[in-house]
Amino acid sequence: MAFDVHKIRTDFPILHREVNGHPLVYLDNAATSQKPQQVIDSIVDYYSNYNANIHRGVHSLSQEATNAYEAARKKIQLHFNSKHNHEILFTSGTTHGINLVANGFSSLLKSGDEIIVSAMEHHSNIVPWQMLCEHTGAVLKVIPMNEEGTLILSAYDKLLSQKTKLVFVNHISNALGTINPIKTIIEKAHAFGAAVLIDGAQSCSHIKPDLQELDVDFYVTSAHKMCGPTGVGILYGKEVWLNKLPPYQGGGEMIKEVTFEKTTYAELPHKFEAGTPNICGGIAFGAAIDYLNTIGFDAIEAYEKELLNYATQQLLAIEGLKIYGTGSAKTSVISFNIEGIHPYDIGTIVDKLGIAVRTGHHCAQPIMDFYKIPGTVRASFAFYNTMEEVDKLVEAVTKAKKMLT
Ligand code: 7TS
Repeated sequence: MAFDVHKIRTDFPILHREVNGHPLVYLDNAATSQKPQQVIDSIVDYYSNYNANIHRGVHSLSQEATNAYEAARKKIQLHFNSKHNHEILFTSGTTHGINLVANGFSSLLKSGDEIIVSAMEHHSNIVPWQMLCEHTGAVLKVIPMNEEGTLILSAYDKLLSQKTKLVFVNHISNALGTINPIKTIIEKAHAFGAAVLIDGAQSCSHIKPDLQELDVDFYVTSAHKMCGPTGVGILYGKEVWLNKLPPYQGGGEMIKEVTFEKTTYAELPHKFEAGTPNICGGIAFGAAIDYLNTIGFDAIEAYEKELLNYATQQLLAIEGLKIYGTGSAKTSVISFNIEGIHPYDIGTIVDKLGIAVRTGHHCAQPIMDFYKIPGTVRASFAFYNTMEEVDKLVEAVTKAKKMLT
């Protein structure tokens, strides 16, 4: 069946509104995705029909809510193909998942151990490791990237040693769109006995990672980037690692037994899920995964590739426009600048024409420092964007250029 983007768009109420008197052209999908009616309905259904706290009530409503929440965990497990259901922990999002792992490793690392990150990380995959290094005396090393925004793997080889305990890399860069060769990165780290955490915040809306095939130790993502709600995400951890890490937060639901002398912890995944979770968020995350799988990731990937190729070609026709992130393995994110114009000014003008793009450093300042620029304009496309929207972007950027030069 042909990919019917116009039919898909009818699922997204927000795509039919106007902004500043123009039909909304939403190209800030890397910041957050829009939500289909199916996901919105699941939220309304939860609060209208079976809102209750979970894992604790004998009453029927609580059972219903518990069953729906745990069914969502199961859907997520099947989607990402983890070996065990209890390896999927609900979090508030990618940032929470990374901090949970960093916090856990503070009791496993010692002074002189080494941690490797990449040069193209989001701040949420840099700062927690710096904090971990401060606490433990471990040393942070960085895999450099080249001008086209691709990691230099020969330099990674030289950084790896018996001292390496952890490697952290994003699957896809939010600022460049580069798809990193994570399978190779994981294999190389494992050869030295190091654990690997992959930040999947940007990947899971574009591709479907197979966690067992990747043999990754930790994988984190946020539901809101994949048509789900904000405030919920997952941390996948291999059972062996989750058993080694201490709990992140203490509280209700994460214990087996509590006395004032000693507390014993609950089994996985509850050991890491203290307090009342985002119940509705977890259930709606499951609905978002169902929705994406109905469209199918093969179809999404193929269509977004067309959008990327067309948008790249059209934007490059604008004189003085430079794209950052030009490697061959790339997803539908285009970061660019026009010579002599501040990205913020372009973003402001295109917004007046109803087009939402992000401008700035995209929480990835080291990338901007590498290119010696203050920031970029970033247009990030989703499967519900159209070729006509690409044309509107190109027209608006051309107009902005004329006004600003
Ligand atoms: N890692 C990457 C690669 C990201 O792109 C983001 C968010 C995060 C981590 C943090 O995710 P959160 O859901 O915990 O906030 N990236 C962006 C972005 O590119 N524009 O706005 C947020």
